[in-house]
Amino acid sequence: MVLTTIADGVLDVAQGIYDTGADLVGTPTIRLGVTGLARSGKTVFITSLVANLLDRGRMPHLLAASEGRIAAAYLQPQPDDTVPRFDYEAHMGALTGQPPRWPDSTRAVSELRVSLRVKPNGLLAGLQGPRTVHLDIIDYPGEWLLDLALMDQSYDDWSAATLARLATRDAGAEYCKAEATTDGAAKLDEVQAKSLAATFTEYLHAARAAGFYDCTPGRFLLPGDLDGSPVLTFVPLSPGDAPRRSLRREMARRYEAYKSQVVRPFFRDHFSRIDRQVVLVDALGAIHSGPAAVEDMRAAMADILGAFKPGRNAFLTRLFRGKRVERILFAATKADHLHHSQHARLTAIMEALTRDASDRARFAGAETQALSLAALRATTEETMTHDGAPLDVVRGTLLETGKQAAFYPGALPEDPSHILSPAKDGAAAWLDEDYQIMRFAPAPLNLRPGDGPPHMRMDRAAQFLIGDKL
Ligand SMILES: Nc1nc2c(ncn2[C@@H]2O[C@H](COP(=O)(O)OP(=O)(O)OP(=O)(O)O)[C@@H](O)[C@H]2O)c(=O)[nH]1
Ligand SMILES: [Mg+2]
Repeated sequence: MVLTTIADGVLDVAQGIYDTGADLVGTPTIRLGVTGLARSGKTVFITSLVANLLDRGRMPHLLAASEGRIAAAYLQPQPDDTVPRFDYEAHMGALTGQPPRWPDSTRAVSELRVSLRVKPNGLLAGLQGPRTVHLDIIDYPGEWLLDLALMDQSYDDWSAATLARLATRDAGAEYCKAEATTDGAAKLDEVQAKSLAATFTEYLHAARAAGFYDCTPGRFLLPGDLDGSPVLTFVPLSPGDAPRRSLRREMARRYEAYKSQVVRPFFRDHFSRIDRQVVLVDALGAIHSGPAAVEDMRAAMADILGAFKPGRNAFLTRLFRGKRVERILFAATKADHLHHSQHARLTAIMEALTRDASDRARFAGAETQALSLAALRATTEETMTHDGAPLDVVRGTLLETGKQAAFYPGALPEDPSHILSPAKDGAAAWLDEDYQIMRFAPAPLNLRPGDGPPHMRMDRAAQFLIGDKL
């Protein structure tokens, strides 16, 4: 036990030296983390961001672009040889295909480097030539971030918290039943462990499908090449005796292995090196799922912010060694599902959620901002007449049928508390409105030279995230 801790410590220090070394070379590098839960829009966001940095015609609010100071932007080999490259060409190929389609789902960390040649502004403008700034974009699943909470928790604490959460969710009933009839002190039986883990994993998937955020351990949902391995074959058991060779003892051991061999390396190798972070949130999807999903999203945002405040967690404090993430953007994605007359309301909901999350995480670190955006605009806007009154709708091609349709998702309240309060109070359904969601296909792109793909507020997102460094 002691030995592994020391060995891990040595690795952490080695990693730190490597990081500082990279900085000494001189070219400023921004490491931008892009995260969000499954299907929140990470891949489309990065693809659109990169395409719109390469062709900056639609980026008026990225000041360095509108001031004409970005002389060139190009893709470069990334610095980390062992991290898969973000497959920009394939994702862009999908979006610009005939017919265009959404990129495939991605399930692990990936990275891409965009380098910008930037002319200085202000006093130095006439004195210096352009300099290079590297932007390393790291795409990673938000599910992995939520695992941070496990680092501080013993197996018994984690089990108790998880079982309590399961009891409040319909999807948890089956596992609760199985757990109640399981004797954790009995001898480990691998078949039983596997079957319990399968039931528990099914619960996690069902909870996720029902719109719940906190579905840890995150790697159970996105196992990748760890599928079926012992680190992913453990379950929460209510506290009790754990004699040698018992089920409970082995579950606790695997839980610790999950922490040290799955969670820890991710935070050490990726997370601790991020400078700027965008957290993508499918807020419209959560609102559609109902008050419980919104409340859960709010708690998850607080957890995520907590992860960016290393002081709270001894493990992270050691990893960060004084370094900190400087800016965090919480962005509601897929805003093109809403007519722009409602965007301010969506942003207000995100702002209220972000403020609340900062308070709850007692967060005073990075600068935070909330925004609603569409990485790739798939709809056009229209005003229809409905029951004799004008109704602002969006129009697009439905993903399921390929047919054109006008869509009205419901009116978001002007006051965000009309969404957040019922969520906090545990309401079963929204009182005044029924929110709809619809999936649109990407629209065929017909780009003028110099223009990137159409979006909403990607330039504002970029200005907040990297504008000050350009
Ligand atoms: N209308 C619209 N839909 C979007 C937009 N961005 C994403 N979507 C939808 O959301 C889906 C998921 O987007 P991705 O970018 O693949 O999300 P992700 O977070 O990378 O998903 P995983 O890789 O599965 O975790 C897409 O297939 C689209 O249906 C957008 O800007 N507008
Ligand atoms: Mg993806």
